[in-house]
Amino acid sequence: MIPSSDSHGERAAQAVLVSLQLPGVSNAELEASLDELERLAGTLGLCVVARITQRRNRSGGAAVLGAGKLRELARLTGGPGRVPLGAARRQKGAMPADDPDLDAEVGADFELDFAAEAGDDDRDLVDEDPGKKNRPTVVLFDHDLTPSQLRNLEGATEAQVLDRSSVILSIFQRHARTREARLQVEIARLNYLAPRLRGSHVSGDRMRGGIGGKGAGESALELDRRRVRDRVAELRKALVDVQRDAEVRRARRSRVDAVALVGYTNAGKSSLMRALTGTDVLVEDQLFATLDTATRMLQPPTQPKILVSDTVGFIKKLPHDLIASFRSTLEEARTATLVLHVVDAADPEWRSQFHVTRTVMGELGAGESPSLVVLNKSDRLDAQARVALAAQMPNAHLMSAHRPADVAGLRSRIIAFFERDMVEADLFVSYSSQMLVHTVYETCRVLSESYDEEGTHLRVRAPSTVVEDLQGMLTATPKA
Ligand SMILES: Nc1nc2c(ncn2[C@@H]2O[C@H](COP(=O)(O)OP(=O)(O)OP(=O)(O)O)[C@@H](O)[C@H]2O)c(=O)[nH]1
Ligand SMILES: [Mg+2]
Repeated sequence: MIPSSDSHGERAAQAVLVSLQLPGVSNAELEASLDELERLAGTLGLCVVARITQRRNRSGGAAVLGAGKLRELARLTGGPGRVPLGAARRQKGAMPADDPDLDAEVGADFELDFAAEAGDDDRDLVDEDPGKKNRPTVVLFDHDLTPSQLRNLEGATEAQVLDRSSVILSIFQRHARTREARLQVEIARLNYLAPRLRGSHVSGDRMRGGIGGKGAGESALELDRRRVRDRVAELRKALVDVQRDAEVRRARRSRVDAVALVGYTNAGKSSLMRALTGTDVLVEDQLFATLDTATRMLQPPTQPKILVSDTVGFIKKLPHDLIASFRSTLEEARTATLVLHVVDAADPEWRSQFHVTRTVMGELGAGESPSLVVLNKSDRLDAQARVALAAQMPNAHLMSAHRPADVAGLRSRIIAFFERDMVEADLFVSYSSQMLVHTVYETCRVLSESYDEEGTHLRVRAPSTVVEDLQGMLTATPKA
């Protein structure tokens, strides 16, 4: 596991953050990205004690950092501070035994332990040396690292080294609660590890993630690859089954007005979900608190009812596989009639966060739905900032999820959005298909109802698409 503080108050493991300032990256952007990495570290229970940055033209090289910076890093963590000659063949710490029963793990309850893969042997190493007790034991890079860079850095620092993608994957793994989310995270994790298996037949590589392979050579590597492929295939099959059920639920709801809350992680989506629907979805001052989509009815109920969905948040440099694996979760956003793009307006970085969310939504094919920008956390802004924001984004909804009056205002705006597209119509339901009366009540506001010898006449108000669908269904039903 990544060492972390436990509930008994044990001291949190210390971490050092490292970032390169590549050409075109301003000081402010660099700091903001490191602030975010620090929050990600905090979510994993790590305590950040130092930051190291270096201006470089590219993130290549055997150890990413220049020789001097690498020594500076190693002075904090311990370790030789240089990439040993032939580092790729580092023999230190024989790898933990191969997982003897991978298949059992696949079939089991997906009790996955991504974080376990990188740490155990190093932690032992650190614990053995009392001189290192108070040193940082983890180094987090704000970039992605190649397997050999990772190996070299671990050799030079004698600390556990994680790149940004694996930090995010670890958080996702810890927070995934439903079977669907767990399956999605596990597939993403294996896809992340798969390319790193190439060349990982060299003994000492620790990015195998318990997939196996003792580093005995090419045949073991081949075996690893096949096992990964087989496991991904198996997980995908399980995921298809789970998603089929979700698809059925979505289809059943397809004629109902739906609002999806999307946005950068920690923007306040779940807080708004709570406030709008009166349900107790998880709200945490943490990145990626929500990984599971929840759908609830807008409260107080409307006629016809409006459904609200909470979704997984976005972040800069989100690993692509992770986005792909959460595509289905984000179906809610893609199929929603109205997307509420929630922004933490009190975060100085909100503009770039807004841009990231828009871009990823576009990539997911969910950028076309009508949307309303919700500038949340206005209670954290002073009056002057609020006025400036309102002038800058006149169509956005400036509010605080913590203020009931603001939430009521947002509710009215949601209702008004759906109302705009509503038409009045007369529907006739014959006695032979009376179950459709229930559907009419589910999807329309019924203004009046009367009966004659053939069936029920209903005067309704509903979105034009709903009326059209209902008329199609009713004419297809033979009259008694
Ligand atoms: N001051 C203030 N805090 C807010 C507001 N809305 C949410 N928060 C806080 O912001 C933090 C994150 O809120 P969540 O609702 O969990 O955010 P989220 O967008 O669902 O986050 P993820 O699920 O992690 O992506 C929590 O500590 C909330 O209490 C607001 O309007 N004002
Ligand atoms: Mg949430």
